Amino acid sequence: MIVLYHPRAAKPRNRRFPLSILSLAAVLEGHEEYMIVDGNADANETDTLLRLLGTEKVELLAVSVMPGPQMIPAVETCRQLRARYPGIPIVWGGYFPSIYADTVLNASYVDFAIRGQGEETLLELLEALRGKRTCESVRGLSFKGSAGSHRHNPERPMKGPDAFPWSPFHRIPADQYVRPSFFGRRTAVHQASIGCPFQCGFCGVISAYGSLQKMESPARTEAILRHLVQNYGVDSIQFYDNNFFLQEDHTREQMERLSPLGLGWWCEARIDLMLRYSDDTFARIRRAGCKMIFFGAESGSNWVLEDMNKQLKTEQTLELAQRIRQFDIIPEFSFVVGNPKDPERDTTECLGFIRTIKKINPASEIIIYPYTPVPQRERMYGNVEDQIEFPATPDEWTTERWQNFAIRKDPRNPWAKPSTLRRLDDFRLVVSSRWPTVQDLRLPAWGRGGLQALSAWRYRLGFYAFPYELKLMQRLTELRKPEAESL
Ligand code: B12
Repeated sequence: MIVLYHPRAAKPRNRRFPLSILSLAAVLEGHEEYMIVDGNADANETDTLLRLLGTEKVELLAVSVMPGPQMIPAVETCRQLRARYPGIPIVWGGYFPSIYADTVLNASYVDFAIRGQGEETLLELLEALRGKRTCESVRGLSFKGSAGSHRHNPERPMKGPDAFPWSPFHRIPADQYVRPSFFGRRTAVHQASIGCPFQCGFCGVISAYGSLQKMESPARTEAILRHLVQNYGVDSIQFYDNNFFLQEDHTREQMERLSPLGLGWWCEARIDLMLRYSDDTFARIRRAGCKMIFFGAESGSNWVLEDMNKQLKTEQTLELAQRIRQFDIIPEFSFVVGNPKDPERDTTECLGFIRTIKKINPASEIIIYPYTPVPQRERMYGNVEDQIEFPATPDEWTTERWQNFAIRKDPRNPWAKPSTLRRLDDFRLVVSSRWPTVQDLRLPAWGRGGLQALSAWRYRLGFYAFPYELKLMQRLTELRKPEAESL
């Protein structure tokens, strides 16, 4: 038996379909005996796995790991399983091993790291474990060589979603993953493409997928969503594609197919690409149920956007903020602040730019992250790796210092003064109080009104420092933080 393990990554109320593990399950379904253990749905994930490995003949434990809090149960559970069942091979796949393959192989409780798209690599690894091929012949695989060396096989060329079967939703308690959200009462998630063709210097997607995006056919997207509607009562969707809108003709067909399903939905898109779309296409997108679009605006300065290799101008962000109003779609603009060359100037300019956006389109939702480097991206701001020593083991990534880095809370970058980071945090607190996110369903009216009233004078005067009263009020109301939860 193969065990697919998705360590806990989110609070129960934010639980989503574990798409990574479901994609792997799709290629095993009907061919291999396997089980799924998802820490987001099982409060005792370690015990469940200990029991499973103790009672079944497990051939491989396959673990999906993304940087951040998911590392904590991943490390802890794998360590315990390795100690109890040292003969069972353990493979990690997902964004963490794709970005930090050497770090993964430094752990005694991991044998293999799979980089990038995992379906075929997993199947070939199984063949290698069964003696039908060598590990060296498996593209996308990293493994331990002799005398502590690490072997990294060449990349695997990426295939589009249509090359693989659908997720076997019946193999998880799918109902538990369909949650209420701003988009509907029963929200599910779907990813209708893989990868991203751009090369933004701060982004981890390139390490996993190169610079390429492959789209699912609109007919298949429609069929999967129809299945979710008919079998699980889904009425809304969050699309996890890095760019849901890549080509206008594809979008138009997709909208035609989505419209009859009557879903409310959210997706991510690029500002420059959408500006090229006609008004008619925008109107069709809205009619098909789109309520909100997440855009990487990233910066309020063109010199920073150039450094990031974002291929975008601030003027385009303002144009989009203005244009999208007439279509009744809420834009969610995300920013990455703190260019190492001049973090103070970058921060000042970005705060001013966000104020301009809010003037143009007050409904805009704002997400702000301090710049958190990804290794081997020397195109971004010169070679930041010289200035940051990344952890050498997964264990170190579970410490408070590196968790704060991974969740982009406090990256402790050597070039950024703590006072700059504090200014950014204070501003974020004031803006998110002045306009509490519409995505917070549990926020009572008194909480919303209170936050707005308390923050109005601060925003008007541009006085963001020492916002203790807002911090307290946000804690009291448990205000939702989209920067941590809505990805
Ligand atoms: C969904 C999602 C989440 C969800 C998690 C959902 C869940 N199921 O619990 C939530 C909202 C919780 C989340 C949170 C965060 N996320 Co997130 N998230 C995503 C998102 C949008 C989609 C991931 C996904 O499901 N893709 C669909 C599946 C099919 O693709 P996949 O995961 O790549 O899986 C394939 C391969 O990686 C591989 N594979 C994966 N696992 C395994 C395992 C094995 C054994 C094998 C063989 C192969 C394999 O095979 C799969 C099929 O080909 C991505 C962006 C994106 N579009 O990819 C960001 C992304 C992964 N997240 C990211 C980040 C940074 C975070 C946060 C740290 C952000 C924050 N500020 O808090 C948090 C922390 C996560 C945590 N708690 O540990 C980054 C990671 C890269 C980086 N820079 O570090 C991404 C890439 C976003 C970005 N562009 O920066 N996230």
